[in-house]
Amino acid sequence: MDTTLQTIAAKVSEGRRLEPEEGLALLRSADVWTIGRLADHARRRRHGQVAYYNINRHINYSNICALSCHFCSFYRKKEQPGAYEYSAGQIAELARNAAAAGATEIHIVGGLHPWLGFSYYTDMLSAIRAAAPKLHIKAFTAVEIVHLARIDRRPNDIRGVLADLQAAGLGSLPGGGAEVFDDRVHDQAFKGKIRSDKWIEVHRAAHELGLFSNATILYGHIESLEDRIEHLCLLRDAQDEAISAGHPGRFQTVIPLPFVPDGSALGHLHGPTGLDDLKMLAVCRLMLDNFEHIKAFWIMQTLELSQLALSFGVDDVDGTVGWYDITKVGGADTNQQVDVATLRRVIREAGFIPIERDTLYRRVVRDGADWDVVRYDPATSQAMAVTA
Ligand code: V47
Repeated sequence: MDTTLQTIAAKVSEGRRLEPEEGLALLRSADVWTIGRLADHARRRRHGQVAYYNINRHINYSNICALSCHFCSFYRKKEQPGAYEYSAGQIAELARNAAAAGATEIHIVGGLHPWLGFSYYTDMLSAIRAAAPKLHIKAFTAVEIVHLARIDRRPNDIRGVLADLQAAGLGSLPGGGAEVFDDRVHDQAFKGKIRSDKWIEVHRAAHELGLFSNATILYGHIESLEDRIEHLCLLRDAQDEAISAGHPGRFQTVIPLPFVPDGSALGHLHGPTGLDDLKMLAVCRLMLDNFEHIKAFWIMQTLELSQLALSFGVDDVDGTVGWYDITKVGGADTNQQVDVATLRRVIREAGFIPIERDTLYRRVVRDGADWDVVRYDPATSQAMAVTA
């Protein structure tokens, strides 16, 4: 074992919190097996042999974006070939089809569209609600929420914007748009996007309103290892705050996103390697001791590596996905999906028990085409009632 990891190993086995410099030592170490073993220990303490997956559908409502982030190959300007925008009716139709195919969640994000008004977004949510009432709508990154507040001429009323979206059907916030919480990286790679304080403010407001949310970190481009650890510590602090303030919502999961250079202005970079991906997932598990879940997004990590990632701290694999337009690894097109049988098989082959979850990590039980969620009595761990 890398001897610099010995103190860290002792702290992990005692369940003690790691300091930033210990996170950095883990990222700097080449002893990937020890890092994996420690993360697996922390993962099994919470989740045993269970690994979650969900049946979902991603929808990108438009790729037209006012920003031109250097890492992004998704955005188009309105006049550019390939620019698109869906109507509320088209999105509702996609949602209806997804629900009919068994999805429990729809994940909706898009570019910062310069001209669509606030009502486009509330109409979209209401139309999905009407078309597929049981579907959980996880939608709009913190960056989009700030954009919506601006276009609705109430830039300081993030809470009001979220409340209006919640009333129209918004169920939770995805973790996107966080990138790396560092001003140097921000100014070089995604100038014009909100900074870390604003991203965290949006999630805080969501948690206060009872919305659960996710977090991401986009790594493997121009950030340093110190920047990665700083980012994780800011997320950990924000979660501590949500818990100690007793907010009805909080962060559920972190999704580390490996940078995919293809087609972006940073296309000359090579992006992270598989070992970096595994270490990053493991370090997220070890540093984020107040996050219940660590998610592998197989679209970016690949299904093969996600399988191994289950032994490096990951307890959740997202998901059946369907359509994905933001990144396309190895020449994939937008039709990126995996069927449930394959997801369950890869989890089982990795030595874990596949459990279908809904967006809020409740266990899903199916009866033919119908589904419900099981709640457990926290005192007895017995299944209590089945209700969506
Ligand atoms: O915000 C953009 C990232 C994110 C690239 O909350 C890129 O459950 C890598 O946030 N290489 C969107 N990443 C994806 C996202 C997400 C995915 C799955 C589940 C959840 C969840 C959230 O993708 C963007 C941005 O950070 N991104 N371009 C790229 N070239």
